[in-house]
Amino acid sequence: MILMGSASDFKIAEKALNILEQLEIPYDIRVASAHRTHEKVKQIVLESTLRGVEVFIGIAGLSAHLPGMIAANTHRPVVGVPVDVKIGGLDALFASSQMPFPAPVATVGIDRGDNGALLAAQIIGIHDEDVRKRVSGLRQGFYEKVQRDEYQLLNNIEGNYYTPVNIEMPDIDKGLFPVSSSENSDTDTPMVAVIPGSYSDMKIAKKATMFLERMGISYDMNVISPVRYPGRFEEYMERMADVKLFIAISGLSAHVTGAVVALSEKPVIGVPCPMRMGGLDALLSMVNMPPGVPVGTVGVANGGNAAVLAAEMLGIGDQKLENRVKRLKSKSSDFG
Ligand code: C2R
Repeated sequence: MILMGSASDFKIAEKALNILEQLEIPYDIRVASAHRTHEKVKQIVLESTLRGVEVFIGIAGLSAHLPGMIAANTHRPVVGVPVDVKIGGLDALFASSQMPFPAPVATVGIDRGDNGALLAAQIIGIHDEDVRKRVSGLRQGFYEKVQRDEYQLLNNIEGNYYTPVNIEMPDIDKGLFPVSSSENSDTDTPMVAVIPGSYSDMKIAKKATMFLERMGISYDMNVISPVRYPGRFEEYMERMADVKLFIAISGLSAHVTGAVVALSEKPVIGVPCPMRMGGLDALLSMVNMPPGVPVGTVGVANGGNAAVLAAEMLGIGDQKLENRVKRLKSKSSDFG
């Protein structure tokens, strides 16, 4: 269910519709504003949740309270798409991402309706293999487009000193992502892989794992930076090929989330850490991903919301977990 704060957001919503059409995912779209039509938003969210809508997408500019208000009224995952109306969309980005516990909004880049829909598809793909396969196909399409664009561009370079090196390209028919090398049974595979980029991110990572524990969600955790230890990072991604989703936690230029999403088609939740500039550098570098590789970013240092979001995503196909998330969201004081 897609909600736009105003019909003027349709240009951005259209990007989402195009992706959902390509992925053959049924959707509905409405205009409803948290500020102007408060009751309408609430009614759409409550009724849609009861009817079994799996993911919400809230698209809004300015002080974008719409996605947050959706998150306040459902235990289903909410994806937020901030729209650039003023100040480059930063107002909407902050309003969408900086949600208090336990009402996370998986915020994607400014104006990135396409990534909002793709993230929603990845979430649905956790329990729907057909959707997962179609998401894979779409990612492959992005890969092939880069190849075509490069070929065209390079064909037009006419410099005298242009000396192209012949490089053998990887065979993408084998797939873009690491496949599991282990023979673990389903029960041995954790549901979530938590990846802090450094030990200095541990305090925030522990908030996430504490709530995963409380909700009975199995996880693995490994501190590993793709910039400092690229080889080890790839090995770890291979070992984690069968998890259902990733939580990546990182400060500064926050390459961890980008590296994870490059190597996986599963949903990636990003938690920016406040090492410098109050975490603004990490938030912007995590959230503003190019089309095709979404990172659902939660608020700076909000490990707890990353875990709630993970539980909401996993709860779509798991009644017991769904009930735990419902309880948590209606009695958040128990979880402090
Ligand atoms: P108008 O063009 O209708 O004046 O709207 C809309 O999403 C839009 O981007 C201008 C911008 O205001 C936003 N808006 C919100 C909310 N309602 C409308 N952020 C809300 O409820 O959060």
